Amino acid sequence: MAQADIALIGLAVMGQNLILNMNDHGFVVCAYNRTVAKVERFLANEAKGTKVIGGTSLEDMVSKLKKPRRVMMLVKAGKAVDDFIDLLVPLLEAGDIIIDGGNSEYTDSNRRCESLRAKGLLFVGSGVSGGEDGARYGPSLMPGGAPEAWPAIKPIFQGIAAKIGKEPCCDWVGENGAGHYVKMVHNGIEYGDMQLICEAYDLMKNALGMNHDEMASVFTEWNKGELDSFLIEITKDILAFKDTDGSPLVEKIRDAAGQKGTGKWTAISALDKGMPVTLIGESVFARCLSSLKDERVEASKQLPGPKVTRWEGNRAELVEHIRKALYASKIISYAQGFMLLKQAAKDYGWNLNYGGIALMWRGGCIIRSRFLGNIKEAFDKNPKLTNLLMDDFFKKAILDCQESWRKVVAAAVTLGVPTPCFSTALAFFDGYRSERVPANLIQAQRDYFGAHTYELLTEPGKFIHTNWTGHGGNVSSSSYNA
Ligand code: NBP
Repeated sequence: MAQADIALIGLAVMGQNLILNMNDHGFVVCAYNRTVAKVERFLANEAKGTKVIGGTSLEDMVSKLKKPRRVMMLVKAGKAVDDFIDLLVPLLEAGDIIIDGGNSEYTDSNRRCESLRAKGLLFVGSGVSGGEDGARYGPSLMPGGAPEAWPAIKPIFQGIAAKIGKEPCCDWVGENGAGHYVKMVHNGIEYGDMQLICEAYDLMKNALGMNHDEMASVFTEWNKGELDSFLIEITKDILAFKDTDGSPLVEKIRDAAGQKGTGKWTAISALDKGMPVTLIGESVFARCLSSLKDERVEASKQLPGPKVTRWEGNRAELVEHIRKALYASKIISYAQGFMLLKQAAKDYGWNLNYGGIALMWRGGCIIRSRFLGNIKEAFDKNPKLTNLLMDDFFKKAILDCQESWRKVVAAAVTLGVPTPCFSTALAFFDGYRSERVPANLIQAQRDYFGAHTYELLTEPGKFIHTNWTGHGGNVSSSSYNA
C-alpha cells in the first residue's frame, strides 16, 4: 500500500539521521539500502518505535510510495548514484522525483538532471550540510535541479532544515547542478575559514607562546562577538581538550591535513571561470603543503628562518590585531565566494538568490555564523550588489580592521610564521581597491615577446602591436582570453 511520503536510500550516518529527522516532523519514510540487511537492523534499532518503514527491494520500496514518488539517496558520491538511478528509472513514472543528497560534483548533477528530464523524471541535486548532528536535528539544505520538483519536496525539506527564528535554512537554489554548486562553494569557504583559524592559532602558539587554556579562552571571547560561529566554538573546545595524560590532545595529532575534494573543486572552478578566489585556493594548497610532512621535517633541519621568532610587544594587543585580521580575511573570503557564485550564475543561467544562500548557510551547516546574517542583510538591501566589499556594513568593518590586519601580516612575515590566507586576503584587498595594477607591464611584456597586442587606456577594445625591438615584424597574434 502506498503510505510513505518519501523513500531514503543509504543507511549510513547521514541517511539514518535524516530519516529520523523526517520522522520527527511527521513524514513517513521508507528506508532502503544496497546491503538490504541494514534495513532490518535499522528498523529494529535506531528506528524502533517510529513510523519509519522499510523496503525489502527497490520494487517493494517504490510500491510503498505516495505519488509523485519522492526517492532521496544518501550514498557515496559518484558511481553509486548513477547505479541507483539506473535501477530506479524503470520502476518510476513521469513526474516522479529522484533526489541526490550526497556530495556530488555539480557537473554530474547537471548531467543527471538533463538525462532524467529526457525520461520524464525530475532530478534534484541537493547539498546537505551539518554532518551527523545537522542531519538529525536540522541540516542546511541546498536543493537545485528540476524546478517542478520543488513544490513536492518543499514541505519535507523546509520542515527538517535548521531554522533561524522561523526561517528555514533551505530554499530552492536554481536549475540543474546549482544546489551542488552552492554546496561546493560552501565547502570551499569552510576550507578557508578553517585555515584562517589555524593561522590565528599558529600565531598565538608560536609568535606569542600562549598555552592551550589561554588560547581556548581567547576563542571563547571571540565567539561572543562578530566572529561568533560554529568553527570558532569547536576550536575553543578542541584547544581545551586534554588527553588522558592531561596534555592537549591537539598537539599529538599529526599535522598533515586530509581533504575529500570539494575545496579543490571550488578552486578549479574559480580558475576555470577566471575568478580570483585566492583564499580558498591558498587554503587547499596549505593542506597540500601540510601533507608533505616528511619533506617538511627534513627541510626544518636545513632551512633556518628569522633569528627572532617571538613577538616582543604587548601580547593582548597582538591578540586583538589577530582577531581583526581574521575577521577582515573572512570578509574577503566570503566576498570571493560570492564573486564565484555570481560568475557561475551568469555562465549557467541560474537565477541565484544571494541573500537566500546566506540564510541557507546561516544555520545548520559547518560555516554557520552570525556573520552570515550580515551578508544576508547586505544582499537583501541590494540584491544586485556587485561585491560584498561595496556594502556599507562590510566596507566599514574591513576599514576598521585594516591597520591590525597589516600589522599581523607584517609580524607573521618578520617572525617566520606562515599565514597564507591572512596574506592572500590582504593582497586581494589591495589589488581590488587599486585603480591601477601593474598589468600594463604584463601586457607590454606579452606584446614584446609574443606580439599578443595590448589596448591603450584611452582606447579600450582596440588591440594594437608595437615593434618593441625594431627587428620584429608587424604581424600580431590574435587577441583572446582563455
Ligand atoms: P557514505 O559516504 O559512507 O556512504 C555509505 C552509503 O553508500 C551506504 O548506504 C552504502 O551502502 C552506499 N554505497 C557505497 Br559506500 N558504495 C555503493 C555502491 N557502489 N552502490 C550503491 N551504494 C553504495 O555515507 P555518509 O557519510 O552517510 O554520506 C552519504 C553522502 O552524504 C555522501 O555523498 C557524503 O559525501 C555526503 N555527506 C556526508 C556528510 C558527513 O558528515 N558524513 C555530510 C554531508 C554530506 P552499503 O551499506 O551497502 O555499503
